Amino acid sequence: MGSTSDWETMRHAAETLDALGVAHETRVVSAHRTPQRLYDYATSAADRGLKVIIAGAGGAAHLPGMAASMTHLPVLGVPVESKALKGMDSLLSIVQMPGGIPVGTLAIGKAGAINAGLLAASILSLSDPALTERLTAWRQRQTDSVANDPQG
Ligand code: RP5
Repeated sequence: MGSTSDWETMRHAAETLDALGVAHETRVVSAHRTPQRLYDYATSAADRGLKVIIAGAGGAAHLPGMAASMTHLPVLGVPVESKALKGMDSLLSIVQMPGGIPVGTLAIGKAGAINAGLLAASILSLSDPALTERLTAWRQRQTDSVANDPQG
């Protein structure tokens, strides 16, 4: 994520991965304030064994696109809700990538962070049958938790 201030949103991605038993790391990497850290992180990610990168940032959110420009790994972008523009700036700066450098862009805020975790797990499950089972069970529990009647 681009800043420690993004953690309140991005923790939902981490918690989703925890719930699914997916190993992960969490790092603050700012495209603007720590560009060398971003370069080092993105260019070494595949060699370090990472499989998917979830990049959350807000405002002029260059982190996901810049990360995607430096690795062939799938990059999932989470637009963090900004104070000034409620995350519309984040969304538009992440989603509108030029052809050739894809970023899989999720929804603004908590929902996007949760879904980034789920989508990363879904990608990883393609080559991990045990994770497929855990993901399927997670989805079933969610389905089972939906009430028929809003008044119980
Ligand atoms: C972005 O600027 C970060 O991703 C964050 O969402 C936003 C504000 O950062 P702080 O000023 O709170 O550190 O780079």
